[in-house]
Amino acid sequence: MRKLLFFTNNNNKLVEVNQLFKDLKTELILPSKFNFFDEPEETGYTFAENAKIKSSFGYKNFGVECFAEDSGICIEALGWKPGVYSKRFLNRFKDNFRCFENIIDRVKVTGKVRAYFQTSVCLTLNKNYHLVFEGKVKGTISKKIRGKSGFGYDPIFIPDGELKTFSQMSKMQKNKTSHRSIAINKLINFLSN
Ligand code: ITT
Repeated sequence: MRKLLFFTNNNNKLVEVNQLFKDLKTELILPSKFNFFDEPEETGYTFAENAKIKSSFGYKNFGVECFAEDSGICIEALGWKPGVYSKRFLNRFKDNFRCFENIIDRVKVTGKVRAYFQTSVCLTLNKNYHLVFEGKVKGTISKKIRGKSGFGYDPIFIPDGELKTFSQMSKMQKNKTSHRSIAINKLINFLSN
């Protein structure tokens, strides 16, 4: 069976990705299984650059084929930020609730409701061979914080064509449309061929 390192310390990402990988004859290895919690600095200006930084770091430290992903939300009312700074932006607030209230206020003031989630996955097959797979889902910022499942910005994001936020959906429902599932399914398609 093929072994592939998924270089992440984010358990929420892992749960979603595991569900997508379930029919593939590939064993996903995690750095945490080896008590490895070092992370490279995410100095890239794009999701793809950061994904490559992480997958290269994983490959360098474990010497096995490795993929990593970088993702985030881009919000029209914030000038299409925070983007690659999504995690750092959330951490600036005392809790997620305050961050979401701040975003919803900006949406009310500006009247700009659009947003999108993006994921870039980078697969590092050797030191000089990297492949990038992209996923993007467009939507709007919810007028209220809604739902309990998921993680990060899920309680305020409604994908186009849906009435629910990602947080109000089951993991399986989110995986049907999400930025992450689009990018990961492209990776799976590559690995299966
Ligand atoms: P890694 O170990 O994989 O790097 P991380 O949590 O550091 O995990 P990122 O640097 O990619 O991940 O940060 C992404 C942030 O963007 C994440 O912490 C969330 O706040 C947000 N985000 C990404 N995908 C999301 C999703 O599907 N739903 C909600 N928020 C998401």
